[in-house]
Amino acid sequence: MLPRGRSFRAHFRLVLVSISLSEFALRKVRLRSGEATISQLMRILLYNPDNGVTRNFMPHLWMFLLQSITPAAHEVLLIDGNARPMNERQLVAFIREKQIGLVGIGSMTRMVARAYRMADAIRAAGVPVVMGGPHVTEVPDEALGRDGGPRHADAVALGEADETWPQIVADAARGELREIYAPVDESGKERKPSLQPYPSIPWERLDLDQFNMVPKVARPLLQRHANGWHSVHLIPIESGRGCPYGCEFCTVTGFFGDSIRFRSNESVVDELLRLKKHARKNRSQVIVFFIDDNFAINIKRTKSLLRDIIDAGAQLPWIAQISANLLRDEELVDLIEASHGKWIFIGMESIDPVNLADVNKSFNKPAEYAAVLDRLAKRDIYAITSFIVGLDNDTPGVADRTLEQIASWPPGLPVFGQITPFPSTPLYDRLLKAGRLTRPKHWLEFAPYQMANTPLKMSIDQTHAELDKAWTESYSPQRNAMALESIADKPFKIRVMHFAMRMFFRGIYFPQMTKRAWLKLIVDNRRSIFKLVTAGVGKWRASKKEVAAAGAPRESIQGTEGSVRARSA
Ligand code: B12
Ligand code: SF4
Repeated sequence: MLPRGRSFRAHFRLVLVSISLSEFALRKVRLRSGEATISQLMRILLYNPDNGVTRNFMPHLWMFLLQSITPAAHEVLLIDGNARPMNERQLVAFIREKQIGLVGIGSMTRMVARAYRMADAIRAAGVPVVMGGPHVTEVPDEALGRDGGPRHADAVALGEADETWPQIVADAARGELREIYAPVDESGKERKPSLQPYPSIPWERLDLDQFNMVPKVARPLLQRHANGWHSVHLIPIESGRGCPYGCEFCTVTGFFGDSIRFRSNESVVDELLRLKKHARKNRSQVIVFFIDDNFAINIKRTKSLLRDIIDAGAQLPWIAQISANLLRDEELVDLIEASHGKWIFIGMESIDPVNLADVNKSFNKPAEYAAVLDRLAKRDIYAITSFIVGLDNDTPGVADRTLEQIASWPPGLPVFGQITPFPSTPLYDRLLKAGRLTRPKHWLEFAPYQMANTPLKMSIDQTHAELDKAWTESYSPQRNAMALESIADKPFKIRVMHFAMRMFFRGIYFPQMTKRAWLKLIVDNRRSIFKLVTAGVGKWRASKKEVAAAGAPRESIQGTEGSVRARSA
């Protein structure tokens, strides 16, 4: 199905029209920090602003990707504000201290206001800023100050920057940064990177300690008793790009296009093998997040990749996003299990088919959700189920109705968000035309979980209340206990993992950034924790007994050896 609204291609044509040819020709941005001292070699900083809600979760792939394709002569430093929060003053001080010559900032829409603030401070300090990522691709005029607002960036990289980034760096090094970089061929036609070949990201050589997901306080204990679980890293790997489904609210079809591209199986397997070796060497845990928007969009190819992973022994526990319709395939689900897929993110969006039709997502069939989740759970694979609240056919009570359904499914990790009109999506255009946008530039006054448009069948306040209810009940101590109870027959490791994931996922909505917040969470869930600890101690005792039993004859052998040694001495 093709996208209904303006695709990146169409949008890109518009951008081209809006930029006069002379402007699009080489446009030099004079580097404000002493042009005379500009050298060919630069120290570049890539910066990702923090989202203000959660902490170090997973490295952002774009930074590591651009770092790997930067011409070797330049040095690239990375700061992810989620792992290393900094305010404007601190970031500028860092940039001065390290004598950074170019700063690249990437951001989703929800972090863009922060990205602009940082960019303003950096430019005021005389260092040029180039911005990239989905938001500036969707509204480049905003970053360039062409919409009547202030200018935030010297240059913007539209769309996928795999091919334009080396050019940006070269131009910046010469002090000849253009305003707009677009991935086009010689005739000006949009060109998508093929992903073959794909750069090798040297995860094993990078200092990823800041992305350790285990709270510092728990590490020493886990180091002694939990076989590598003191250090857990979630590593993003893309195996392909693009999704043709064109859901009305989604930016992906417009951004990556409906042309789907894949890396070679070999390149993905090689990355996994390197990560696996690294994890083994460091006695740490690596979990892979295949960040493809729809990991099984081409089922035949996904099966072939999973088979290659299995054949190469490259399995690591993994998570991926796959739409429910593609999980009907039993063989695919068998391969997911055999290749160590553990959690599947499913964009369910709604249990109401009318809502799904409204957002061009009728390929989701609520009637089959339970069967899909059962098929996964039978193989100890669980789902992160994502729902949107505030869709046009939602009415008060939508949270209760959804929670009731969820309770009848195998336990998973439900997440809820309000419908959000991201710029340049068909949804945005529809709501704009209908005069339903209450905050047309909601990203400039970002407020988590706040609606930016009027829903049709309930008020904004009611929508917020439904959202709050959905989160509160989904992660209440009672629901957590119920979830654990429903997998009481599963291995201990699975139960612990499930519970830990519940604790973390709750933090997506309820701020959980302080020790106090964690302490309260532990106290609230003390019964479940007590049960798990008791089961863990029982298991530990049983395994000690087993070792002792198995060790009895060994001891006698050692005893004999000892006596032999004693004799020979
Ligand atoms: C992984 C991911 C996440 C992770 C983010 C954590 C992480 N560390 O990565 C998780 C799962 C937490 C997440 C959550 C959310 N996500 Co998300 N996510 C993605 C996903 C699937 C992959 C991102 C990725 O790494 N892509 C691969 C890289 C290579 O592509 P890229 O980032 O676009 O980078 C390329 C170009 O954009 C460009 N580029 C990017 N930055 C820069 C910077 C410079 C200087 C330059 C030159 C170039 C450049 O170069 C790169 C190479 O070509 C994308 C969809 C997608 N396929 O991109 C959605 C996506 C980014 N997410 C999206 C959304 C909406 C969200 C949520 C708001 C969803 C929600 N309702 O809760 C949350 C918010 C998270 C938060 N708290 O901030 C939207 C963003 C739309 C927008 N306009 O902002 C996307 C595009 C998906 C969609 N459905 O539309 N997400
Ligand atoms: S929401 Fe998912 S299935 Fe729909 S277009 Fe976006 S990536 Fe594809």
